[in-house]
Amino acid sequence: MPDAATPPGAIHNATVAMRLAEAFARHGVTTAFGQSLPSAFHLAAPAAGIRQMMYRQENMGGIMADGYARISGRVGVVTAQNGPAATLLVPPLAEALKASIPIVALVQEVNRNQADKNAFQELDHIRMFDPVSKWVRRIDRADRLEDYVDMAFTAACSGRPGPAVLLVPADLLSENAAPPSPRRACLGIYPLDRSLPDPARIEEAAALLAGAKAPLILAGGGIHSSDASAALAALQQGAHLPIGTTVMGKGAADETHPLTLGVIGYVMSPGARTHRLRGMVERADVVLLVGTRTNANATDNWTMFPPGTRFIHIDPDPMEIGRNYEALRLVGDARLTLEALAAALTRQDLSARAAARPGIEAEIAGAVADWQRRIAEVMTREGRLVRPERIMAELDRRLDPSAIVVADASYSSMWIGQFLTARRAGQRFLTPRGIAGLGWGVPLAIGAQVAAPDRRVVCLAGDGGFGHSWSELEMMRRLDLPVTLIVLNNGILGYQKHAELVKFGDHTDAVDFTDVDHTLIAQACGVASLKVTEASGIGPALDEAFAARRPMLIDVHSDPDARPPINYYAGHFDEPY
Ligand SMILES: Cc1ncc(C[n+]2csc(CCOP(=O)(O)OP(=O)(O)O)c2C)c(N)n1
Ligand SMILES: [Mg+2]
Repeated sequence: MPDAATPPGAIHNATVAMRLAEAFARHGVTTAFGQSLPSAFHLAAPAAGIRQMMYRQENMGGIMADGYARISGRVGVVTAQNGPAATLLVPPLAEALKASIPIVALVQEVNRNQADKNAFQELDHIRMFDPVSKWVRRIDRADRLEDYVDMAFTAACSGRPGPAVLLVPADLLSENAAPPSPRRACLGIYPLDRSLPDPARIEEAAALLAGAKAPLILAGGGIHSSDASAALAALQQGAHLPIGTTVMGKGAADETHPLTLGVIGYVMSPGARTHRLRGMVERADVVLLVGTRTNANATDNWTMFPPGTRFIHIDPDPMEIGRNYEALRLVGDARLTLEALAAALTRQDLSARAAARPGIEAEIAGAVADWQRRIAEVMTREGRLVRPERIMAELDRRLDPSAIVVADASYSSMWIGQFLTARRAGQRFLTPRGIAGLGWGVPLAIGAQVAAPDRRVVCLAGDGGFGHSWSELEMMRRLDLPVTLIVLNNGILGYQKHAELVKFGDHTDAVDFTDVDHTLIAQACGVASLKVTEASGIGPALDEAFAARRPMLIDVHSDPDARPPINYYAGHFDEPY
């Protein structure tokens, strides 16, 4: 007799694979990035409403799950076979762990009766995944399936989100399963548990901010994960607080708001929007850190704030607070905590803050105007060897704030961070800042486009980074994902070459490529493509790509001497500004 609690649509007399798919569906999973394996899971999954999105390479599939999670607010799911396929999931999980992105990786394990016998493609997956995941376990018994699936999703979405790995022996999937589970909880949406710090600490933080001479907020990617940009905007506006963001936090604040500095950290030399705002950062006596792991780039190698600065730090992970800066600890969800802090600040005397506001706004406006004058020439430069700043200028004027811009590692992350404008709080710019790996751009964009099929997705990748992910053009075409992909074809491993020149006065012979025609690679995969060799061509190429509503690659012959305004480079090269 059917159980009264049986979920509607659940199949009786099913295999473990079917129950596994039903459990994933209960956690809100509708998409799994996979390549057939574990086969029993993918054969069953459509009946549970889960569609397989086939990647060409597991490394890329894990990153697609990451991009999907960043945009959808749900867990990204990637599946893979044991052995070589599983090893390729290590880099994307490492990124997700460092960048706090929830992923569940479902990895096939050898049959249980072959474990530890040198079975074909057998590996110690638990040891391999342990340092790149929050949680890794093998399911060995059908009657514990729901327990383990729930643990995996809880691990991914709770606290500081991150990757979880569920290992499932192939033979277990084909066993007959128990009746459908009566469980109902959906644990696949993050933040899973929004928590608040002690109210007394919130009052203390409010008093500290209200009484500060020069308070400043540094907002990181946790604002996006917590969907806290509206709460941050309300605090900015209500308490007259200036905001700088990290690269992952770009878009956490509206960069057209008079109290937003822009991206601060390791890219603030002449040519950066925030170059003239270093003084404001260094004068800060109270800094509110929110959703940031205070890493090297966000803090310019921990040099940005002078000794004596007091810190308040909001983070769901108690271990992040105090890691680099002793702080008033606000352990909690960014959105709820910012809302509570804003409410507490209304009980404080904010007259000093209000009085300081015009001065802060004038300083920011002056710095931004000075920067615009400084970069005007590169933003409009004509001719061959196109400047990336010109590409960004053409893109910026065509972007709707609902668009999602994705960048690969290296200079691409900095070009979008510095030269595109976040025109609303909550605008999304995706960058692989967890471990800053080359090759993340294209698969992050694919994952984002799968999560948001109706939004414009633009991806910027260097030629080196793109070389890691050519294979996924076939996926873009097969699924007709209308990503606009701009390849900065400068013919070099730019960041590598320039950093070696700065550090050693020389570079190795590995940093220069032979010519590659990326338009032909695209064509071979059936992806439309355009070649841009003159700056005047970039605007029309973007117009064509945006009108096409299908995947399009734009191969831009860009200036190998163009470098973003990285602090470390200051004074080493002749820059045009
Ligand atoms: C997987 C990986 N390998 C190596 C590096 C080191 N690295 C950082 S930037 C860079 C050069 C990137 O060149 P390209 O993608 O062409 O971008 P460009 O700097 O030329 O714009 C290298 C090799 C890395 N970050 N990730
Ligand atoms: Mg390059």
